[in-house]
Amino acid sequence: MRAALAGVEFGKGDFVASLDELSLLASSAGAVPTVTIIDKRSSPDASLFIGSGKEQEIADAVLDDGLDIVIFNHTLSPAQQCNLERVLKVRVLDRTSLILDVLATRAKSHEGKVQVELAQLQHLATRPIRGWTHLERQKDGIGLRGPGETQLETDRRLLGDRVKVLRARLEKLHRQHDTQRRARRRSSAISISLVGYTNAGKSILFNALTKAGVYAAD
Ligand SMILES: Nc1nc2c(ncn2[C@@H]2O[C@H](COP(=O)(O)OP(=O)(O)O)[C@@H](O)[C@H]2O)c(=O)[nH]1
Ligand SMILES: [Mg+2]
Repeated sequence: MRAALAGVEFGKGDFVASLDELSLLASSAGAVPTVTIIDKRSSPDASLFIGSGKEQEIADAVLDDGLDIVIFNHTLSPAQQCNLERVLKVRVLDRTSLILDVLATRAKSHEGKVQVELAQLQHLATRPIRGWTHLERQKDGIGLRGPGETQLETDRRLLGDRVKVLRARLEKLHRQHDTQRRARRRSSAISISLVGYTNAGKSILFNALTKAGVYAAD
């Protein structure tokens, strides 16, 4: 799956590092970043986020390089995403959806899976779901994977129902974890938490301490 990366430099923050990270995230999701298109603006364009000249550059790249997807290094409004998909005629993903996709393909624990599905649905709930039907043939695409994908065909009421079910499930899991924690405390077992941003090295440290052999990778 060949991807264009699109970023707008607003002149603050570490733009290059953030684009590098986007490229790594895209690769983690199974895409091949082929073209990077950068715009410089003081504020996002209301309807396309990126300037119309740059939008045309992306459109040309999509045709010339046979790209399947365009990934923005920003959070797009539902309208911007819809407008971009209409003019580019390929799927447009924002940074949040990309990150959720990576999390969906990596989540192992029951609680992790429920949390990712909930986050995907909450992000989807702000999107024009019906507007995606023209792209639904690209079923196995990035951003459509994970439990959230089945929601594409359903309406918002069902989406709301599913969010309620997931919230209830998480609450139940939290109660179970409370019970387990109390049991551990009674048995006076020592428990340690490793906390850190993605890629901080938690899993490497965990494996070094416990020989557990959990998944650890860049
Ligand atoms: N240079 C360096 N790399 C590390 C260190 N700890 C972890 N890494 C690398 O950082 C990446 C992410 O590690 P991982 O334990 O999976 O991070 P996690 O997301 O916090 O679980 C892997 O490629 C590791 O090899 C460290 O102390 N030094
Ligand atoms: Mg880890």
